Amino acid sequence: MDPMDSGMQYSPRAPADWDLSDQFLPASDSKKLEKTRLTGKVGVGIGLMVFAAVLALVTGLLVWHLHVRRAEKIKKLYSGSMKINNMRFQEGYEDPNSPVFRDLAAEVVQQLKIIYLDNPRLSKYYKNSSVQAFSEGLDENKESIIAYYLSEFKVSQGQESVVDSDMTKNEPMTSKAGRLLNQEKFVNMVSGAVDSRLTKTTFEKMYKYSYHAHSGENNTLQSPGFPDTPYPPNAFAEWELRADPGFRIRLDFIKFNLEENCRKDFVKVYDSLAAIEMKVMAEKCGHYAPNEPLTFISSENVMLLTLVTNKDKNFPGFRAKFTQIPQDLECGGKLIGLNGTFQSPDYPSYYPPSITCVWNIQVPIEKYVKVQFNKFYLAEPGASPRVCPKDYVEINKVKLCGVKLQNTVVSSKSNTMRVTFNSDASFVDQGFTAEFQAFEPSDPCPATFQCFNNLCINPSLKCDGYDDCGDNSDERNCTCGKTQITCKNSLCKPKMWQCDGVNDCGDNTDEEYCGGCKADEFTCLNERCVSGTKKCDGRDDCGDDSDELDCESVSVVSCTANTYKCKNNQCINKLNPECDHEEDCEDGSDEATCVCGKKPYRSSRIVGGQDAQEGEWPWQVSLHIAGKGHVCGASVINDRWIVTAAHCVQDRDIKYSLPGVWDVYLGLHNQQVIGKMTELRKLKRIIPHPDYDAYTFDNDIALMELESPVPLSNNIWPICLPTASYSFPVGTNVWITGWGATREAGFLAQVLQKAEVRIINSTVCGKLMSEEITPQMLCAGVLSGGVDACQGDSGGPLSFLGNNSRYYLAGVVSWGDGCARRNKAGIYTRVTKFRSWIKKTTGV
Ligand SMILES: *[C@@H]1O[C@H](CO)[C@@H](O)[C@H](O)[C@H]1NC(C)=O
Ligand SMILES: *[C@@H]1O[C@H](CO)[C@@H](O)[C@H](O)[C@H]1NC(C)=O
Ligand SMILES: *[C@@H]1O[C@H](CO)[C@@H](O)[C@H](O)[C@H]1NC(C)=O
Ligand SMILES: *[C@@H]1O[C@H](CO)[C@@H](O)[C@H](O)[C@H]1NC(C)=O
Ligand SMILES: *[C@@H]1O[C@H](CO)[C@@H](O)[C@H](O)[C@H]1NC(C)=O
Ligand SMILES: *[C@@H]1O[C@H](CO)[C@@H](O)[C@H](O)[C@H]1NC(C)=O
Ligand SMILES: [Ca+2]
Repeated sequence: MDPMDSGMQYSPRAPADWDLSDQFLPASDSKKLEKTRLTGKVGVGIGLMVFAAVLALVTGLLVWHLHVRRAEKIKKLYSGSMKINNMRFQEGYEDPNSPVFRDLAAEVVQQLKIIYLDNPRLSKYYKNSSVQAFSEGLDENKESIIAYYLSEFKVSQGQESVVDSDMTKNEPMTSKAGRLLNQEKFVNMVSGAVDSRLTKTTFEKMYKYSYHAHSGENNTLQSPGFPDTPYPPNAFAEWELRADPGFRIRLDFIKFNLEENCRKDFVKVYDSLAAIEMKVMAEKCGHYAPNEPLTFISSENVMLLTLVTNKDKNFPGFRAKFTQIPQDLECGGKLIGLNGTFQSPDYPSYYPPSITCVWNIQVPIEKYVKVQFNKFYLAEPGASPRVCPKDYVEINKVKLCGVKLQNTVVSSKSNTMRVTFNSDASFVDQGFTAEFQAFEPSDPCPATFQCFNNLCINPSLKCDGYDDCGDNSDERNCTCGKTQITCKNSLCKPKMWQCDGVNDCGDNTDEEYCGGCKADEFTCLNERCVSGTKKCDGRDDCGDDSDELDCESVSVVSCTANTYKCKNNQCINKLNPECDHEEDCEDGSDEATCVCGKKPYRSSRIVGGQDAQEGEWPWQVSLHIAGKGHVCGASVINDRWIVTAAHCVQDRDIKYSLPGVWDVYLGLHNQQVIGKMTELRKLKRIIPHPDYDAYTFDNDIALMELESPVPLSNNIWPICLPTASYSFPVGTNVWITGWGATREAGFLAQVLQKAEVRIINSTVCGKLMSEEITPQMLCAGVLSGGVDACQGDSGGPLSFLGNNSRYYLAGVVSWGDGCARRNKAGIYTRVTKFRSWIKKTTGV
C-alpha cells in the first residue's frame, strides 16, 4: 500500500497531485521573478526564490523517497525573527545581495545553529537556516536590527509535534539558549511553523516584491496581471513592505476580487517581514465591495503580504495602496463632559496588532456614566467570546470580545469609567465605535424606555411585537392591541404572523387553529390534505400534482401549473430544478442559462441597519420623471428589459404611460450621487399587463424595454425570474429594497434601503386588509428594519434567495400601506403567475 494513503501527517497535497514532473522547479524559472523598483530605496531579494527552488527539489526528493521507500523524515519549515542589539541599520540591509547583508546573515545563521544544536530535541533534526530580510529595531535609545529567517528541519515521523512546540516561541532567547549564545546581542526570538500552503512544491510561478514607503507618497501594488488579466494559477507572491523607523505601514485594498473559497486562493497579511503565524493579521479571499473597509495597519515599520493561488479559477486579484503613517495613532485619552464618542484606532480600518488604548471617562460629579458600543467587531479565530483571551475591550472589569450585532451598554456606579482596548500580536478586526453619556442615577433613560440590558429605546417600540431591546424586555408585561395575537405566554405578536408555519410566540399560539393538515398528512400546494402515503406514489392525489413533486427520483410527468417545463416541452417533477447544478431536463435546459441572481460581492459583515451596501442589490432600478425625481422602482431581468408595476405607468397628472417621460437609472446607490457605475437609459417602450385592474390592483406588472442595452457589471446584474412552478411557501423570508417611494409621496431616503420581510398566509392577510388577495398577489410583512422608515418602492423587487444561492424575483411592490412598515402587510404582484407572459413579451 502506498504510504501516502495511510496516516501521513505532513501531506500538503492530495495524493493525486503528487506528480513528480511538478516537483522540480527548473532553474530558469527564476527569470519569472519580477523585479520592481519603486523608489530609490528598494531592495529586491531573490533569496526566497532560490530557497523555494531548492525547497521544491528537496521536497521532490522527499516525495520520491516516500513513494519508493518507506517514509522516514519529514521536512518542516519554521520562520522567525530576532533582534540584534547594538547595531545600526544601513541601507544595504534591505538588499540581500549586498555584502553587509550577507555578513550579518551569516552571523545570524551561526547563532541559530548554536541555539538549535544546544537543544537535544532539535539538534538531531536541524538542517539549515537562511535570513530573509532585516529591518530597523525600534528601541528608544539603543540601535538595533531585526532579522527574519527561515529554518529547516528534517523530522522523524511522529516527532513533528515535539519540534513544533520547541520551535513555537515568543520569548527572549536567553531562557532556552545555552551558554554559547551571545545573550546581549541576539534577543526577542519569535518563531513558529510556516503555513504549509505557503511552501507548496507545486507552485509554478513565484513573485517577490520589496517596497519602501516614504512620507508624502501614495504607493500602489497589485497582484500579478492586475487589472488586465486574472492572477496566474499555482502561484505564490509576496510583498515586503517597509516604512521609515518610527512609522507604521497602512495597507489599503482598493479592489479585492479573489476566489470565494479561502482554501483555494487567499491573501495573508503579516505584522512582520517573515510569515510567522504568531504575527498573522488576517487571511482574506472572496470579493469585497469597493466601499467595504479592508485596511491594515502594522504595529511597527514592516508588513508582509502574501498571495497563494491554486490551479483553477483565477480571479482578477487586487490592488492596494500603502503609505507610511506616524507611529502615534489616536488611541485612548481623557474624555470629559456630558457625552462624547471614541473608537478603536483608525476605525473602520482594521486596528493594528499589539496595541493598548486606555480611555478615562469623567462626567460631572453627581452623575453616572454609561458607554454604548454601536459597532463591535473583535473576532479572532479560536478565541472564546466568554473569556476573551486575545483582543478585548475591558470595562467595569468585564472583558468584551467577538462580534456584537446588537448595541451593547455598560454603565458605572460612579462618575468615572475606565475603558481599555487591547489587541494581541495576531489577528486583527475592524474594532468598535462607542459613545459615552452622563445620566442621573435615578433616571438612566430620560423620556425613553430602559431595557433590562440598559439600552434606552423609543417608547413607541414597547409592545409593538418586535424585539427592539435584543433581550425581549420591551415586549414583556404588554396588553396586546387589536392587530396583535395574545400569545399564551403573554407576548404580543403581529397578527400577520398567524398560520405561516413559523412559531413566533415561542409557544406556538400563533400556529394553532390554522386548520391545516394532520401530522400524518401531506399539505398540497392548493392546501388540500392527502394521506402521507399518497406522496410520491405516482398518482396525482392533490389534484394539482403537488404530491408528486419533489420526489426522490426526478422523472418526466404530465405538465401542470406546478411542474417545471424544459425547453423540449417535457415537464419534470422536481421543485425549483433550475440552476441547482444538476441537469434534470433531458436537454439540460434547466441549467442552460444561469447568469442571473448572483450578487457580485461577498456578503458584507455589516449586516444590520437599513442602508444597503453598494452593489448589494444590482438588479434594483430607479425610475425618474423629469422634475419629480425618483418615483418608482424596477428590476433588471436582462440587459434590455426591466420589470416594474403597472400602476407606475398609468396616466395621472403626467402621462406616465409614455416611454419618453422616464429616465431609467441602473446601478444607482445614492440618489444624490450619479457614480461611475451608474447607467442612464431612456425607454423604447412600456408594456403594462393587459389585464391590469386599476381598481383591485390585480395583475399589477409592466415591462419596460430600454432604448439601448446596458453593460452588465458588478453594480448592474439581472435577477432570476422564477418559473411558474417555483414555490415561495408562506413563512419564507424575502427582501424588499428601494428608496421608499410610494404612490402617494416622493422618495424619502438617499441611500438604497433594505428590509427583510416574511411571506404572510394569504387568508390571514385578506382578513387583515379587508380586501381580496387574488392568486396573482402575495402578502409580506416587515421582520426587521426601520421603525419609521419606509422601505421599498412601488414597482421595486421582492428578492428571494434560493437554495442555489441565486436571487429570484418573487414579487413586485404593488399596494398596501404604500410601503413596508412594521405591523403593516404589503401586497406584491406574484411574479410566478406572469412567467409565460414575460417570456412571450420579451423573450427573457
Ligand atoms: C538549506 O540548504 C539548502 C542548500 O543545501 C538551501 O537550498 C536551502 O534553502 C536551505 N534551507 C533554508 C531554510 O535556508
Ligand atoms: C496621496 O493621496 C491623498 C489622498 O488620496 C492625497 O490627498 C495626496 O495629495 C496624495 N499625495 C500624493 C503625493 O500624491
Ligand atoms: C451632548 O452634550 C451636549 C452638551 O454638552 C448637548 O448639547 C448634546 O445634546 C448632547 N448630545 C447627546 C447625544 O446627548
Ligand atoms: C413585569 O411585571 C413583573 C411583575 O409585575 C415585574 O417583576 C417585571 O419586572 C416586569 N417586567 C418588565 C419588563 O417591566
Ligand atoms: C393559512 O391560514 C388558514 C387559516 O387562516 C389555514 O387554513 C391555511 O392552512 C393557512 N395556509 C398555509 C399555507 O399555511
Ligand atoms: C437545498 O437543496 C439541496 C439539494 O437539492 C437539499 O438537500 C437541501 O435540503 C435544500 N436546502 C433547503 C434549505 O431547501
Ligand atoms: Ca488579535
